[in-house]
Amino acid sequence: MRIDVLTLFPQMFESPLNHSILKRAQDVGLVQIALTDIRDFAADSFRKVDDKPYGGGPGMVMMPGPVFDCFEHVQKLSSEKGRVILLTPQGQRFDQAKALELSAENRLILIAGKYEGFDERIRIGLGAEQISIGDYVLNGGELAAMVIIDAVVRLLPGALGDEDSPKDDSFSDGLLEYPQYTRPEVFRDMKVPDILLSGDHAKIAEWRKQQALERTKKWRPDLLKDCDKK
Ligand code: 9D3
Repeated sequence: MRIDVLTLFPQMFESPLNHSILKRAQDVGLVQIALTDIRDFAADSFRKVDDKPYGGGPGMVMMPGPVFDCFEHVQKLSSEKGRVILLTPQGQRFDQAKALELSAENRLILIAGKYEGFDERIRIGLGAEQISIGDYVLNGGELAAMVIIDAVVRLLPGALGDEDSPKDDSFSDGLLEYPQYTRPEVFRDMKVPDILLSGDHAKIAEWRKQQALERTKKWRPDLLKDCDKK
């Protein structure tokens, strides 16, 4: 998979992309991630990429020129057309199903904005879909783009070690995870449940399923609405 990110702050991506799973996925060639600075496509010597909204109002809006020029440059970097995604608070809410869907693509082109938003002609002209990562206000689309990259890349076959499987993830079966314990057996008077030390794997599996269901009912009842396992 190839992922292009168009952003005013490419440096923000450096640390998250160069650690752990995302770093390894790039090192072994599962994904190529390319960052392109929208400001490099500004038309003037002040490198201006935003302007006041027509009709008045607060804040600044991303100008169409630099984003279009940047996009057209980036698109030519690969023959894959790619799925074009604008990170905006108005977008469809990102979830695990969307992550799975995007992980099947050959190419993603993510566009992160700062300021109050994009000139509407950017969305229309680029034929972009919009994604939001949740109902809270961020300072820009960069962290949202990183969240999407993180969630999508770990679903690429081979991104996780052989031990972990994305199939085991919470949410992929619609339930929260069961409680986990590791050594020591007793920590500050809190003991590991006897069943986990029993060696009875059928009983353990049953207990975990029950625990997962109970925790989901208690903490995330909303998840059970579209779950067939209750
Ligand atoms: C005044 C209206 N604001 C919208 C709630 C303006 C505004 C604030 C912050 C417009 C853009 C932003 C920056 N946020 C994003 O670019 C963004 C975002 C988010 O804020 N929340 C969840 N997902 C996303 S994806 C991109």
